[in-house]
Amino acid sequence: MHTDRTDRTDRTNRRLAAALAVIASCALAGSLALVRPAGAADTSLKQLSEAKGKYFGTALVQSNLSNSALVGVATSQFDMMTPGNEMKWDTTEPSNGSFNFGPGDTLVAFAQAHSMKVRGHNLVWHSQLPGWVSSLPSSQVQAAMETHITTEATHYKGEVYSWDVVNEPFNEDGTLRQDAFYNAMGTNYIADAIRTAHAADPNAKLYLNDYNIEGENAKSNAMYSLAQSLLAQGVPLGGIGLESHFILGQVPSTMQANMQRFAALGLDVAVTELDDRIQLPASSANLQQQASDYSAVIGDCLAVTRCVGVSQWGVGDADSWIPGTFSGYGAATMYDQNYQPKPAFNASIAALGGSSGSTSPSSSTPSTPPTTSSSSPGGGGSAACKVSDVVSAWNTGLTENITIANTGSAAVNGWKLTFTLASGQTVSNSWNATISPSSGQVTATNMSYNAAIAPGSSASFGFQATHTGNASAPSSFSLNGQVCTNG
Ligand code: 9MR
Repeated sequence: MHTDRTDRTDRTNRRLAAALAVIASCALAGSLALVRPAGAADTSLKQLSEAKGKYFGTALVQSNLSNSALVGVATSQFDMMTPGNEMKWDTTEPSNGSFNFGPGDTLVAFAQAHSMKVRGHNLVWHSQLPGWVSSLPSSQVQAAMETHITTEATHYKGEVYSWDVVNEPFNEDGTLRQDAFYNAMGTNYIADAIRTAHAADPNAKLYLNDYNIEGENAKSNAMYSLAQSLLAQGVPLGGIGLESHFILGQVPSTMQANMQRFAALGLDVAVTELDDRIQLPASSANLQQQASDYSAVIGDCLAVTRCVGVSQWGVGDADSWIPGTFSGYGAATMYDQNYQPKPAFNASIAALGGSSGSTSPSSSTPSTPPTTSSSSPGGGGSAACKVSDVVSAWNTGLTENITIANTGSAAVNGWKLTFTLASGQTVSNSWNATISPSSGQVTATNMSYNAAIAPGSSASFGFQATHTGNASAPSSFSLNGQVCTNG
């Protein structure tokens, strides 16, 4: 009894400490949530997914939490979080019987603070497995595995939506990997692991997760047979995770049918670690292909009722694992090195049924009197701002990223950038600024976190818009009433 209470108190204290550790990032994201850009509320990945009864997730590691640009995107777009490394055995039980849930607790507290659910990842895996497990005599592996699963799944009981109980169990030819668990227990280690996790947290969905099982092939056939066999034995398997680490242009055409056959067994399926790597440097044709790839994956998931959601592995190209593992490859996510959305983001929004604009009621396109940029204060002819813009367009839409450089000698504290959109363009979504109205001459207003632009510094923001054939960049930029140079 006393021990139970002490454990609970310790756990509460740890959670409080973890929650305090994320307060800074909460404050940032809180301000983002309150000052939501016009149109963003109904065009985020998560809101569109939720409207379809699904989620859209990302993977985070602890160090990501201090990156404000990353956190801004993570909290505004995603409603599911998978810890990238912090729940793996090498972190949680680095030596036999010595548990460390601090890093995982920090991420869980962050997720809870931002209304994200958590995919627990993972309990049993041949990789990131501390040496002491592989060195155990075979006769002791089962007890070590069960203790590990019970302790970790109990610690996170009620706090994870699902667990990847066994990760990557198969070789490419569909045979089981001969890792410490298989060598000690044979095929039965998988059933034992799932049963042990279920006893600890009966409400978590229990997954087997693997890569290269997205299409129909020897490996996914083996996963299918295993799933059938586990279900026939009454093992509480709940879902199959398709990691989906794709190479550009290689999303299998059989992905939907493959997901459907698992669903037909009564299992959930999830795209758990989506990315789509490109040989660098990525051309704009490559980025368009990546957009189609993302669209195809999301379309496949939407077509399968039991596909519960899609998670990308990481938030943006800057935090992706790809360049570090596949030399010469990168650009694998929906966001670029500066956390600006790429064509794959727009394609994902579209695949989820996001309007590429035109949702604003007519009352929100008022005849705002044009801001006459009458000769401005203190001007004397030399502009104190320089605007550069990059447009990325496809047949009916575009994204535009704009950078405002303060070329003057005075600090800017709070800014409004007016500019004129090409005719036929309508803003549907914006980031790092609010934009109003949605067409014609518009004004972009700073967010609380990028209001100040020191002399020599710059601020960036962007938007997504629909167009009717004219994808030209905007023109006539004025910052706080003062005309800017452009280029
Ligand atoms: O993203 C993880 C990376 O930081 C680690 O270095 C790597 C070590 O294996 O694991 C990465 O995540 C993997 C995930 O846990 C399982 N599927 C493959 C992922 C990419 O390697």
